[in-house]
Amino acid sequence: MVKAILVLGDQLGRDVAALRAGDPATDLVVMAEVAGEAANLGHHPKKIAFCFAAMRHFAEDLRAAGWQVAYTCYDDPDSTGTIPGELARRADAFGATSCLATEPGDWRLITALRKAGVTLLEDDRFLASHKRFDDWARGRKALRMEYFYREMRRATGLLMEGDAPVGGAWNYDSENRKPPPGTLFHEGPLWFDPDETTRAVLDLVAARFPDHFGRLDGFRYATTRDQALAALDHFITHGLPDFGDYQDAMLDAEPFLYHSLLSAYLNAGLLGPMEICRAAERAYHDGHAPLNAVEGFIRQIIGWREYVRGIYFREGPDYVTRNDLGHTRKLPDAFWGGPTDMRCLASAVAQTRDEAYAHHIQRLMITGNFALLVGADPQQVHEWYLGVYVDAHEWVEAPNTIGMSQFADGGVIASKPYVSSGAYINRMSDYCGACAYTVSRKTGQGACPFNLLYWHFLDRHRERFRGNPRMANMYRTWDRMAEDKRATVLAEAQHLINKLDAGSSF
Ligand code: FAD
Ligand code: DLZ
Ligand code: SF4
Repeated sequence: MVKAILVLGDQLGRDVAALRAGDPATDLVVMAEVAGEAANLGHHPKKIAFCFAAMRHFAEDLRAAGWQVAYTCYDDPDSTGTIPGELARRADAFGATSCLATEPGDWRLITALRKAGVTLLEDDRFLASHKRFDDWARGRKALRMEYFYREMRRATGLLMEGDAPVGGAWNYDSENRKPPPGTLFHEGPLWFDPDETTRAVLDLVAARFPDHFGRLDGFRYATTRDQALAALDHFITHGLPDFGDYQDAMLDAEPFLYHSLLSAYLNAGLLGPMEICRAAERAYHDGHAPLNAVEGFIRQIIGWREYVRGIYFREGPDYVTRNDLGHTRKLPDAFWGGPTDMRCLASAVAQTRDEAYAHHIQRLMITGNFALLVGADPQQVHEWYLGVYVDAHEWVEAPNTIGMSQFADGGVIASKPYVSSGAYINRMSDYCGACAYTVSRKTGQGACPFNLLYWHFLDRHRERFRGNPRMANMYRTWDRMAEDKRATVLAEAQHLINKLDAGSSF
């Protein structure tokens, strides 16, 4: 039986399940740059460029390893423009009798491929199979990441001494999350000059996606496995030792701080989760990086990353449409670079526009926090995050956005909404010093919008959160406020929201 084997833009490893099941001597690998994936949403030009350049390099890699590869470039006049269409067209021309793929990371494509009769093999690049996650989740009242993480530590043996966690504790976050450092000692992530293949992709993306939000110039992401390995090595040497301490810090002029920037490479398949975690673990055992940094980093990968994937597949295709808080407001123009006097929001969006990257706390506590407080439609928020970040694929983006950030799944992931006033942002960043608003001002001229919108959010969702013990303190503080002050806060917050509804900014 001759097979046509589909390799998607985020399955760029030689050991993906479908390639392992194929035979280079007889089978055909099908890869395709298509409008159905790249133009269906306003993906950031750097994200499209990263995807296409990494795909082209990987196709070369496969050819060098003896595979026949039918590769559809974006401008191919014969292209059907969709993944199932290209797979069928190439299979037909090759005389393949069956089509095989590794399970995609979004329900849309899974459904389309199943409908087209393609055999899907489970994607086993993850530590927790669907069955393993479901076994863990079954019968639990709440699916909290921390307990899942401990199971993953035991399963992988990472930072374990027999049955016990190294150092005696599972989690060292109490030593992390320091405010931003005064001086940065880290030179930042390792970047790469585009080679000829990548330059051709950059020309293509510039010509075909001129209206997509985001800057293409200055593209410098790794696009091959060798480069991604060098980026990993660089992070372990230079970034990891301080990763824990400054994980939640935000600096206006330092978009990357001590973050790894490995998510795009990991999600595309250029790197694997265990090789990253083993490298971090080695750095701890060699005395190069402290336990709080290494444990915190490993937790993000074998804990959060695997956990959100488990939730995405367990909750099913309708997960992305959930809207537990009934939010319907249009995503504010500031998310597309429209004017705003809020320095934190303007900075996080500008960085996103320039780099297709923002780190976790910027995504969660600046853009996500703001969208949630103003009651933006979670579907629009989801599409924004899925489009603008170089590492965004639905299986990982949707649970982080719909669940963790927008509480639209009704608390499957988060036990309370991630909302904050300006005080948190001021503590963790240097944004407020350069802002037109005054973070210490709670009402009146120049009051920080986060201070007003925070209470507006809590007040309008009071019924929904009644009985949530984790929110009781917030409501107690609100209730202790003088009645006239509360009325002023709500009126001023409403005034801001009205401005958004009128299409203006603040
Ligand atoms: P680091 O801070 O260096 O962390 C190390 C690694 O841990 C990351 O590379 C990533 O693989 C993993 N990781 C950390 N946090 C998470 C998490 N919450 N979920 C899954 N993996 C995690 N991550 C994505 O990979 N793709 C997305 O589309 C995405 N969308 C997000 C949307 C929102 C609203 C939020 C709040 C978070 C989102 N995240 C997403 C999680 C996180 O923000 C990114 O993984 C991280 O910022 C990537 O940068 P980094 O590689 O420098 O991460
Ligand atoms: C993200 C992306 C983009 C922009 N373009 C393509 C493409 O043209 N061809 C392809 O195979 N994959 C692409 N991808 C990645 C897919 O969107 C991703 O594989 C699915 O959404 C499943 O996660
Ligand atoms: Fe953001 Fe408020 Fe600080 Fe301005 S004052 S940067 S709006 S938190």
